[in-house]
Amino acid sequence: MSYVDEVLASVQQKNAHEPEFLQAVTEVLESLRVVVEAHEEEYRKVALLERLVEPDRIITFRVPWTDDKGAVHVQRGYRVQFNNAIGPYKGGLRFHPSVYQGILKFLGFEQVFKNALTTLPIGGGKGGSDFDPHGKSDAEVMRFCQAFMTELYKYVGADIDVPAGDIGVGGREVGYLFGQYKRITGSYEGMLTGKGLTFGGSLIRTQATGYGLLYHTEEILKLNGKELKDKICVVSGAGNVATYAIEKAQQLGAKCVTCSDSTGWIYDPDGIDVAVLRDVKEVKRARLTEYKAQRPNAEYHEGKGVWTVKCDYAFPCATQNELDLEDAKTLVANGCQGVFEGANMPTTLEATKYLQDNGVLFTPGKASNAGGVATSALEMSQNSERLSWSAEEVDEKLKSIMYGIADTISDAAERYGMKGNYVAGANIAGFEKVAAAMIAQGVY
Ligand code: NDP
Ligand code: 2IT
Repeated sequence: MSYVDEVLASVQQKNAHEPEFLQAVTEVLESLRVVVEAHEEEYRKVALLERLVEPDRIITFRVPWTDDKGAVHVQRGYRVQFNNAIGPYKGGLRFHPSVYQGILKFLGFEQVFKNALTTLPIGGGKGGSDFDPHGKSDAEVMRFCQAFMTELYKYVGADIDVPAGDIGVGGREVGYLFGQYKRITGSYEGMLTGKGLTFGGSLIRTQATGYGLLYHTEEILKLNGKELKDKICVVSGAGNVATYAIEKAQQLGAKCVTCSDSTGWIYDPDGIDVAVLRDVKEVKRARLTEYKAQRPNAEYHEGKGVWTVKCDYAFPCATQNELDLEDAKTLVANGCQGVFEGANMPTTLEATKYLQDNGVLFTPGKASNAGGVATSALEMSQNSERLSWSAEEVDEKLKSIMYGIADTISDAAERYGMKGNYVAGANIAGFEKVAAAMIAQGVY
């Protein structure tokens, strides 16, 4: 049996109840076959793949919090510290009822490769809780965040592990988490990113994942003789990533006609109005029915549906496995020429293969959404030197990192005879850096 098959079989056996983690590991190891075959003896000798697929540690803890009526609830909290070969653990916190260990292991595993692609010194981690912020008051969210950090503070730190936001965790939550860390430890340090601009946050971090996705897309399109200008785009999600992806796409001359949330989706033939979307989601924390109320020309539909709208390019920016084989077939039938992932693993393995086999340009989240964590690393740099950079300076750096990632994954795919396969390119390029660091640091 090949080394990759051996490790895959063992991962499947040991993690049978974590389908998202199995999916992420399968995608990565399948595309590393050629690299592993070329270095089999060297890698086997130090059990490199076995170590790569096993997190350094998983911390699980109880999070008790009190609601506004005085009732006590208990949530489960996690931090998966996956791999710190190239820098302190780095990756977001997700608050969503679907969170369990398997989701955070898949996200932590992806983060290891993504962070390597940024070229910055950050390892991979992820954390979160099954807490659902929907419908909770600010005071309830604050008490939950304080309870969460009351346990998490033991395991994080500016040079140890630096969390940030993800689904359900934005500026409000990061502020409460930071305040509690400072209160407990007495230390004012950059141990979280995505902080507010008055207490160590970086300009452009809020916009970075969405903007970065579009910079990356621009470069991939350029490499393929295409462009964004005047193209129709469909976007899913209505949160941090989707909002700023839409904003940047429209600045670059495209028209984004959809967005979606966990209950429904919008088709706006005039192009999504970002100011209205931000008012609905960032200020009012309301449903997309409120967007429709403010934009009478737009349509609101219940359930899932953005992939049925005819488009040139598609940007899944909501959550994992939101674009399946049926959706991929619909996109291809409607003439879609590119799918660029803003979310983490939003496309199923079958859908990815179908898109690639049908000539659709496809870039994986670990490359195309790396602008968020890259700008988090820039926030860490600013905190370390106790300075704040201008928006222009951060944006320029973000742009050059995202163009660089597009070129790196394109080159890596070509080096191994898989030109245009950006999934393979991203996995190979990320792996090469982490593998070299792990081997150099000895078995641990
Ligand atoms: P937000 O919480 O800001 O927004 C998430 C959006 O997706 C919301 O509109 C939410 O709906 C919708 N959504 C969430 N879960 C589901 C679900 N199960 N079914 C349908 N819709 C859902 O999160 P982000 O924008 O930060 O994250 C979106 C994706 O991008 C995630 O995959 C995340 O891991 C990834 N990502 C985020 C980065 C960041 O910097 N924030 C960086 C890189 C990747 P509703 O409005 O109803 O809650
Ligand atoms: O998935 C991701 O890259 C993020 N949620 C951002 C992580 C970070 O540390 O900024």
